[in-house]
Amino acid sequence: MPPIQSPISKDSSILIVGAGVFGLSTALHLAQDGYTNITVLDRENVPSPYSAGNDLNKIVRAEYEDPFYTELALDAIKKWQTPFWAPYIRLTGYVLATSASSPSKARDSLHKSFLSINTHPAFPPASFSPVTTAQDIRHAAPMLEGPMEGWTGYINKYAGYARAAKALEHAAAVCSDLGVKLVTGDDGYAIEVLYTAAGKECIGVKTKSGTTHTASKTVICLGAHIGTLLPGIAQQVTAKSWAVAHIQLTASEAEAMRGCPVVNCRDLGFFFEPDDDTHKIKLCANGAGYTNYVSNAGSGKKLSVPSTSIVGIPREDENLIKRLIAETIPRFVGRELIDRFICWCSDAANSDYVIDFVPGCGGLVVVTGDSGHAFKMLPIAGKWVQQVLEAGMQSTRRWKWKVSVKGSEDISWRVGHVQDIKDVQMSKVTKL
Ligand code: FSA
Repeated sequence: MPPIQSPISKDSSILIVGAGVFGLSTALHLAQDGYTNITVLDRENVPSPYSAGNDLNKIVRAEYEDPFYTELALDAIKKWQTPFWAPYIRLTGYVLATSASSPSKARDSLHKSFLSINTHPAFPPASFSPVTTAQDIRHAAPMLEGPMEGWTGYINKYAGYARAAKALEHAAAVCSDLGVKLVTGDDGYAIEVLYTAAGKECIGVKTKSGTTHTASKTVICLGAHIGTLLPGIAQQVTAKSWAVAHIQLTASEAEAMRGCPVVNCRDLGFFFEPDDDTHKIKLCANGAGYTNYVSNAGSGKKLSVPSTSIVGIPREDENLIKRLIAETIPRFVGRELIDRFICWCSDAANSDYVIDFVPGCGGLVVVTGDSGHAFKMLPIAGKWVQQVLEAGMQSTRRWKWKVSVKGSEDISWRVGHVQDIKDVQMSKVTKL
């Protein structure tokens, strides 16, 4: 039997470890609802480079193979359009397609996702149009002059992207205005979870500087890094990464790309409209993701953790990004790929988040398993965590702590095979 969690009140001390999407959304919801004693720890200032959300932009879309997430994403899209979040969302539309050489798995997944939205009443009329030729895409997005030979799929107008890092900064600033204490640097870098002598109750964390932060509830929101603090969680989440790169446009090139929908070719990659301020286009490669398994000193078991020593992106991802550019915006073929990095996520079986009290321990909650599809939930995710804290339990079955489910390697909405990042050839050459 799990321990009965002690109830919380508005003045309970709540320690949130990690100032990324889940951590800041939790702090924001609690603070907006009148909680007065919230501390957020992170080893860096917001936007933390250790957060997957620290990115120019992230996809916001509601189609999912699993309609459970469709409903949540629709709720989030509504919130993104409220004055609080509106400066950080762009509903430019979303082209979701597969290329001629795509595996049938990607086509099946795309079709299933479309079924979750095509007759959904929440979508404005005429939100969707089919893509069977490149001309169908160009009709909606004339700036995509490339061949897109054999691309099929659809365009969803009720989708787009969030200006990710800026949205996190906004959330952090509002948290701070509402009295949330944000501690960064070595004082905010949690290295150990602290328990009562009997080990039945979590009392907070110790940080790299030696400081201890105690609280009645500790909420660990460390994304891909969670395994470094709670190695036991490796049974259910696996740190995996994907390649990100950018191209620099001039102001006039950016202008010509203005309003471009998010283009996501499931077997190549995706990219966004150029950023307003920097005129950079962010591009990502699609694939099954890269792990980084290391031996865990404590248990001797293998654990995937974000690598700190990797420079650049895998060569095969660079090639995917090159192909994506050549297929869609060939006028930028030859443009240098800059700001290249791999983005680490916390991947769970069935891509289900994990938001629950740690069994057998009072006062310790984990919020993890973003599975690469959590950013869009920034405006609402904290509400789910608040509900768990207040109820003293997770009642949504799929988000419970799982004892024996290993993060799956074969995720239906991804193509390719998971590889360990140490086994792949990295591209150090930045020219296309
Ligand atoms: O919710 C979204 O549409 C974001 S998916 C972006 C992505 O790069 C995935 O394509 C990838 O498979 C992984 O989940 C990381 O996030």
